[in-house]
Amino acid sequence: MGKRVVVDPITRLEGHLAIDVELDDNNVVTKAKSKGMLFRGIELLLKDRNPLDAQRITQRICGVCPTAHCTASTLNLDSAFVVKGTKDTLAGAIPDNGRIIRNLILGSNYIQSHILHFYHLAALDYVDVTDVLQYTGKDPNLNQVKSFLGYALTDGKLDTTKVANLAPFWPRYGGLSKEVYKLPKEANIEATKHYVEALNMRRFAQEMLAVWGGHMPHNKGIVPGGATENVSVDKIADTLWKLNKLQKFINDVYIPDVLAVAGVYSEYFGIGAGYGNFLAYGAFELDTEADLTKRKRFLPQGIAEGLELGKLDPKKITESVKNSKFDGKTLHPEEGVTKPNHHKEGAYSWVKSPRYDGKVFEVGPLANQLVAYLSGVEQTKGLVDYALKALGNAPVTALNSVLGRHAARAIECKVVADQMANWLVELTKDPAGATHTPFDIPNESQGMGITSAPRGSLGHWITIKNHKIANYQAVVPTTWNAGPMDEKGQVGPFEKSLIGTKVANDKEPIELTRIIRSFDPCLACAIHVVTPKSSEKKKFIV
Ligand code: NFE
Ligand code: MG
Repeated sequence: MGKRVVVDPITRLEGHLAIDVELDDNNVVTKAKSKGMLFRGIELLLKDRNPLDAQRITQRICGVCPTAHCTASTLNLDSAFVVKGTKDTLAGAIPDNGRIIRNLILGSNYIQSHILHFYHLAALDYVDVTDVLQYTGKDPNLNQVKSFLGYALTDGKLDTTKVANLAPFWPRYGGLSKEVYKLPKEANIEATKHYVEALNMRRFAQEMLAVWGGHMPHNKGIVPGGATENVSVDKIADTLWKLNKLQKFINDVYIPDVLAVAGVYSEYFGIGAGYGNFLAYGAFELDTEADLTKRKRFLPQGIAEGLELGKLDPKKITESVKNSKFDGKTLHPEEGVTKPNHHKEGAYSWVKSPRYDGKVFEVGPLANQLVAYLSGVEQTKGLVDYALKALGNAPVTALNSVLGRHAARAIECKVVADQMANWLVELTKDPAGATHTPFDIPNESQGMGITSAPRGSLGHWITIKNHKIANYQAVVPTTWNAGPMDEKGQVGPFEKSLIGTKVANDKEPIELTRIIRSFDPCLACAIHVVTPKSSEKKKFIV
C-alpha cells in the first residue's frame, strides 16, 4: 500500500469535498477517491408538491447557480405543461421576448460565476498576494490589501505564525515558496488589484440579472411559459451600460490574466487530463422548437469523444449508485430514486455517478466550448485558436488539462457577454411583444429540462400525477464530474484527472487542489445540503 494523502475539506469551492489519494514511491497518484461529504435531500422535498414549486425550490439547491436550476426546472415544466386550452406543450410556445429575457438572466449568472471562479476561488492557487507588501503606489484597493496583510507582520516582515489572520489569502499550500508561486512580483500585484476589481464586476453582473429577474439569488423572472418582465428601453439601456463594463473587464483583464497565468504555469497544460469525453446539453435558446434535442442553441448541444463530435441522446443518461451512499440500482433519471443509506458497505460519497452510454463524461465550460469549437461556432473557434496560438501553438488536445479548463471558462465568459449585447439589440425590434404564454398543468405528464449551468450540463426530470410532483430528479454538473467509481470500475472525472499526477511535496499537495479547482466544483449542487443527524432549528440571538 502506498502513501495516503487526504485533503478534507478542499477550500475555495462551494460545499464540502474531500479527496483521498494513494501515492507510489515516486509520489505519483495511483488511486484517487472523490468524496462528497453531505447528504442531498431536495428531490425528496419536492415530492407531492405543486409542480410550480419546482422553479422556486430547486433554486435553493445552490446560491451560486440558482439561475441555472431555475432555467432547468422551467424548461422541465415547459415540456410537461400545455398551452392553455390546447394539448400542445408549452415548450414550443415561448414568445421571442420571453426567450431572450431568459437568455439574458442566465447569461448574467454565467458572467458573475466565471469571474468569481477565476479571481476569488482559483487565482490564489497561482497568485502570491503577499507581494503587495512591497507595493509603494497610490491605488486605494491595493493599499487596503497591504494594510490587511499588516495583521501578519512582525518587524515589517510576514510572520508565518500570524497568517491565520489572513483568510481567505491564507492558509495555502506552498507557503512563501517562489517555486510554487511563480508569477513575477509586478504580475502578483496587478492580479491582486484585479481580484478586488472583480468583486465590483460581479456586482454589475448580479444587478444586470436583477433588472430582468427581480433579484439575485432566486430570481422570479424565468417562469414556465416565458418570463415575468416586460421589455422597456430603460431596462435595455441599464443592462447595456453594465454589460459594456463587464465586456471591457473580460477583454482587458480576465482573458489577459488567464493567458499570463498559463504562460508562467504552462506545465499545467500537461496536468489534470480527464478521460477526454465531453458532454454538453447546450444553452441559450435561439428558437423554441419543443424537442430540446433539436432546439437551436447559442452554446450547441453534443458529445465529444476526443475530437469526434456526436449527437446527444438523453435516453442514454443513467446514474449509478454502486459506491454512493444510496440504495437502488443504475437508472435513467426519469425513474431515479433518492434512498439515502449512510452505512452502505463500501460506499464513499454522497454524490451519484452519472454516465452516458455507460461511459464517463466530463461537463463544464471546457466541454461546452470544445463542442462549440467542433461544431464550428465562429466566436468560440476564433478565441480558442487565438489562445492556442498565444500559448506557443498548443494543439486543441492540450485543452484537456487544468489550464484548458481555465481558458475555456474565460472564452465562454466572453462569447456569452458579447452575445448578450446582440440579444439586447434584438429586444428593440418589438419591445411591446409578449413575454409569456398562459398554461394549464396536466393531470399526468412527464418533463425534461436540460441546459448548461456555469459549471456544465444540468438536467431536471419530472413526473406529474394528480397535478402533483410524483418524482423529481436533478442530475447536476458537479455530480457528473465529482461522482465516485461505478459498477464497471470506472472512476469519475475528478478521480481520473488526479491519477498519474506527481506531487512535489505530499504534505502540501497543491497540484491536487489546482486540478480539482480547475473544474469549479459545487458540492451544494452535487449533493444538496440537508443535515442528516439533527432536525433542530438553529437559534440566533438578534
Ligand atoms: Ni452550485 Fe451549479 C452550476 C448547477 S454545479 S453551482 O453551475 O447546476 O454542479
Ligand atoms: Mg439526482
